[in-house]
Amino acid sequence: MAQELPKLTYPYDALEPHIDARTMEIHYTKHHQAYVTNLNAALDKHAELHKKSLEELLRGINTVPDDIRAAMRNNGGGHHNHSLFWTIMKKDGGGEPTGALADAIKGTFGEFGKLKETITGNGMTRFGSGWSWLVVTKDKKLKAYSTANQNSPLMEGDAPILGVDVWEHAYYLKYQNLRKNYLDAWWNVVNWDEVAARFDKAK
Ligand code: MN3
Repeated sequence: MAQELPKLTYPYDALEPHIDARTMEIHYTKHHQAYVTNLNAALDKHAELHKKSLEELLRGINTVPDDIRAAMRNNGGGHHNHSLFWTIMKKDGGGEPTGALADAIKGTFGEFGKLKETITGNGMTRFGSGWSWLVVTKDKKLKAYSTANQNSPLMEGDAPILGVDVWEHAYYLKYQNLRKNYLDAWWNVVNWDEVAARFDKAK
C-alpha cells in the first residue's frame, strides 16, 4: 500500500498570524508531498516493504536495504516528521499542558518555561536544517534534543511527541532569517491536547 499525504484538519490560514497561509500551503502541498512521492519511489524498489508501517521502517532504519536507506532516512523521516507536525498545531493553540504531561515536564525540566527555553534553544543551535524535539525515551523518560535534516527520533528508538521544523522552508517567507522570531511565535499554535495524547500512548 502506497504512503499518502495525510489530510490537514484545518485550513492553510488557521495558524495566522504565527504561521502564514502561503507557507502552510507550500510546506504541505509541495515539501511534504515530495517526501511522500520520493518515499513511494524508494519503496517500489523493494515492494515487500510497502507492507510495513512507516514507524516500523524508521525504527528499523539500520535493516532497510542499503540502496534505499538514505532515501528512507530523508523521505520516510520527512513524511513522518511532517505528519506529526501538522497534528501538534492548531488554531488558537498555545498555553500550557495539564495533567500527567505537565507533571512529567516539571519532573524533567523543573518548570514549563524551562522546557520552552530548551526546545527553542535546541532549534536555534541546530546548524542548517533539522528539527527540535520532545520525546519519550525507551525508559519512558522525557528528553529534548534536535536532529539534523529529516532524521526522526524513531531512528534512535525514541517516540516523538512534539517537534518543531527549523528548516528555512518552514519560516522564511514570513520571518526570513529570523528563526528565533518564528520559534517564539510557534508556541502560540501548539496543540497540547495532541501532545498529551501522544505522551499517554508512548508511556
Ligand atoms: Mn518542513
